[in-house]
Amino acid sequence: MADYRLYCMGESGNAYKAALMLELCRLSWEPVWVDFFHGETRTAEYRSTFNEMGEVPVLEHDGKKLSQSGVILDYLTEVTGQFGAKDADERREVWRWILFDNHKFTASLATLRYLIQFAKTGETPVTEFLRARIINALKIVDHHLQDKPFIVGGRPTIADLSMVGYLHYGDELTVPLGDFANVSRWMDAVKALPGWAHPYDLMPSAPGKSSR
Ligand SMILES: N[C@@H](CCC(=O)N[C@@H](CS)C(=O)NCC(=O)O)C(=O)O
Repeated sequence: MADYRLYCMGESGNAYKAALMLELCRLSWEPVWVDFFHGETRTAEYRSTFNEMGEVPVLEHDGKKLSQSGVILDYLTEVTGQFGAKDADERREVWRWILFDNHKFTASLATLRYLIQFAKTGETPVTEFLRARIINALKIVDHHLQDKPFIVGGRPTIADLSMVGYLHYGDELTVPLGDFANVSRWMDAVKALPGWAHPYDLMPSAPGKSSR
């Protein structure tokens, strides 16, 4: 049995953040598919057994069950010594970007993709609002990356792994990522890390839901 079990699904960029870290660190891990599209995360059993917040990802390791991708990433840097900050100032900077990611970046990217790709709402005032919000956040990230290869400290950290979580879903995002040259260069730099793999290649996904 693998050392780490990740409760996840391929469609989840939040789960991908943890899966990518596990893979880049060459840890012994296995994905455990959660049937989100049939409501598994909303069941009382899932909430009492895995995560009272009713979300993936959940990482099981050494008798612990961890949720919130940022906390999982932080835990994995602690255990492996990889992709972490080198001092307290850097750690605060890493957390500043993970919080920005969770609030302004991932939250809008994931919701927009959910509406268009999975709920099939078509364009609505809500999708337009979310896309405008994403474009604003992308401008901020693109500007931040204008003179640096990675988000913090000139090398890849968990801030990068958190922030790229949704960006590799391509056309499913319905966002003009190509307009952001620094973001595109940075995504390629993350993609070039040894062991990188696409979310749909790391985690099982529901039949017929994704663009693959
Ligand atoms: N801030 C959380 C977000 C997790 C999240 O939103 N997970 C979604 C899938 S991407 C989920 O499980 N949603 C279940 C639901 O809303 O029922 C994290 O970073 O882990």
